[in-house]
Amino acid sequence: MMSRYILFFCCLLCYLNFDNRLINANPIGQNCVSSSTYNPNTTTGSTYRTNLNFLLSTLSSNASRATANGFYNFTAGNDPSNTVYGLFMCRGDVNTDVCARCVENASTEIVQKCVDQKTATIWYDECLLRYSNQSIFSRTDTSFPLFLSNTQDVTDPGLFGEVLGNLMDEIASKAANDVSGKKFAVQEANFSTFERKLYGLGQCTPDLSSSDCDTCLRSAISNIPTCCNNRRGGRVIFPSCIIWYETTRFYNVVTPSPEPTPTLPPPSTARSNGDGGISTRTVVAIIVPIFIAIVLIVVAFCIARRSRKRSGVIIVETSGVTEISTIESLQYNLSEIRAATDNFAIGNKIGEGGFGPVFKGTLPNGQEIAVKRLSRTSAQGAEEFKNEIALVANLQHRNLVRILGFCLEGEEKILIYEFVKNKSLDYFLFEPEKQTLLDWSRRYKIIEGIARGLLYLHEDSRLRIVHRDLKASNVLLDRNMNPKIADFGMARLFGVDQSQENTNRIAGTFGYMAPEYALHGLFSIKSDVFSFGVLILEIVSGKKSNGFYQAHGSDDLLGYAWRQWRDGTPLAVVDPSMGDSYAKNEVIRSIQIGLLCVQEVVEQRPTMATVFLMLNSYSLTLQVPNPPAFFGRSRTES
Ligand SMILES: *[C@@H]1O[C@H](CO)[C@@H](O)[C@H](O)[C@H]1NC(C)=O
Ligand SMILES: *[C@@H]1O[C@H](CO)[C@@H](O)[C@H](O)[C@H]1NC(C)=O
Ligand SMILES: *[C@@H]1O[C@H](CO)[C@@H](O)[C@H](O)[C@H]1NC(C)=O
Ligand SMILES: *[C@@H]1O[C@H](CO)[C@@H](O)[C@H](O)[C@H]1NC(C)=O
Ligand SMILES: *[C@@H]1O[C@H](CO)[C@@H](O)[C@H](O)[C@H]1NC(C)=O
Ligand SMILES: CC(=O)N[C@H]1CO[C@H](CO)[C@@H](O)[C@@H]1O
Repeated sequence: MMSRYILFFCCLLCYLNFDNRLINANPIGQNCVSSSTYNPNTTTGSTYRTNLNFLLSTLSSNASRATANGFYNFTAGNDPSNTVYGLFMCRGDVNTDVCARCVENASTEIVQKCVDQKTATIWYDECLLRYSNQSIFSRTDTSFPLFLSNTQDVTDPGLFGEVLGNLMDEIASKAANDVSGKKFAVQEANFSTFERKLYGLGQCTPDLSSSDCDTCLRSAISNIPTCCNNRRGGRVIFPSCIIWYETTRFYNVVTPSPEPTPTLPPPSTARSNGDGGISTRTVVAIIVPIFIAIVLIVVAFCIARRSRKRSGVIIVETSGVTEISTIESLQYNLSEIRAATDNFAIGNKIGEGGFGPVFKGTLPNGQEIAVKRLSRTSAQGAEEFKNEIALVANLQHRNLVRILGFCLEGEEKILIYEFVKNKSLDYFLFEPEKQTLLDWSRRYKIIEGIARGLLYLHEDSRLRIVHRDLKASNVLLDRNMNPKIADFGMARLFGVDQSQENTNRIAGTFGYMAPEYALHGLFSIKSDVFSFGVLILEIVSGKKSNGFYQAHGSDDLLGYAWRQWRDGTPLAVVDPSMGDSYAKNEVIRSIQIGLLCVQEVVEQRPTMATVFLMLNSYSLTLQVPNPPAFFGRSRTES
């Protein structure tokens, strides 16, 4: 069911845009539940549409009247089969005018963005509007979070996290108990590092009870690490509540005056803040281009960051390009792809994966792409294939190779990916001349990056993707040696049911596969965790898991690492090409985490969320690993 939900979103064009109205008018995201459309050609459907239109016009007209708390709910229709429930909420600090304009735009836009959807939500900076065929009033809905994060990192993550945690905690309590009826709170905190100030906002739809509001906000707060880890700003937006923080003030000072004071928005998130006075957007529009023009490094930085835009469901970094992943925008013509790859010239071939050859190409605009020409036939029809691609393309994370589009013509099925500059991890890891390029801090960053990407696939994206073939050659390194996981979602594209935990066709690679997967075809997120564990040990040791057996007689890499660990000599595992220059505690911890991931008993393996915590929190005491699945031997025998 989950897989049916398509979340479309778009992110604001941030700089070089001097027109307030334009910026104001763009939704920051919407979600449309694709599986439940009504058919306007049927009687019920057309009544639903009529009711919906009536609902939207009522919401819109009520927004322009002074609604005391920037909130209004309405129900249109009598018959349960065609009743529409809807509400809007404006941000607690915006005035009635801004609220009215926002809701007016939202009520028009929502039917355009979510055509014939029974249920939809649309978010703007200043308001949200939602409707459903089921009552949504006084209920907490924390599905479909929208994540937006500032592109800048904080200077002192430890301190920042602490100040942020305390601030958000207070805001949640304040908003939940807001006596004004708005369920809204803003607060700021001071601290001593570079950022100096932290501004936070929390708001629930006021139909929630205090305790529901508190629950909703705390759930949003618990998503901060996923959304915006170590970023200077971020938002977690649920249908029922929202939290938002930045190091510059982004909300209006709430005063009794009808005209709110304009404020300085966060540097990279040009957002609108109501109206009046010098436009804050103009300030940003001036500052940002100057920044970019003057500081070339910043430009490079921004470009690098573009690829870090994370979406799917849904992480948006609030800089850069407008992006709407509709199926149409993803589709390329075969002629374009032929032109880009010089008609699939052998010279452009950069690899041969399990699913077909990969070519390098260049689009007319100069963008470099990787073109995967699928050779296997998919069990799916063209429409299904397209839908799956739209879903997989929405999985965007800085540690995933991004899908730019696809081409589907005749027998050809082609996937188009961003071109990742460097080669795959195995190329660096297992080549003696290249190994030295990977010092420990790089390797550790790579481990963390892969963990992030995998965590996103497993937990943060609504699709819950099991990669099934995680290995060093499926981890690409960009020009900054950041890892990007490739080849995820292939099982979906080939019509293999992901909810089925059993498969006849094993897609994995020997040396990385969990025993239950290799032997019985049982895959789960825990079989990915196993592969991740193997990968950690390979990264630490610089040795191939499946090449180890031959070189070391009776031992395989996992067994070797475990025995060294047990004997208190874990550092014997370390890649000699790193010399002595590595952080011993990090290395030992990594080996321990790697060993925990390759436990034979599936339940004993941590989830990626736990792995991520283990990698990031030194205060967490790790379990002692049991002997790993000594799988190398039986594998080699077979
Ligand atoms: C709303 O629509 C969904 C999807 O079509 C359906 O499953 C559900 O029963 C509907 N709810 C009501 C109250 O009609
Ligand atoms: C409804 O009818 C219109 C015009 O006849 C047609 O274009 C449209 O595809 C139909 N919609 C559905 C969902 O059947
Ligand atoms: C909301 O709008 C409806 C229809 O436009 C109107 O009848 C109703 O009185 C309005 N409610 C408020 C509180 O203004
Ligand atoms: C608004 O929501 C409340 C529950 O929070 C509900 O009792 C009321 O009927 C709703 N009003 C309309 C017009 O739907
Ligand atoms: C932060 O510092 C300013 C002065 O720099 C002070 O007025 C304000 O009260 C402080 N806020 C908090 C929450 O400590
Ligand atoms: C009703 C309304 O104002 N709609 C506008 C909302 O914003 C978009 C994007 O600029 C406009 O195209 C719509 O006309």
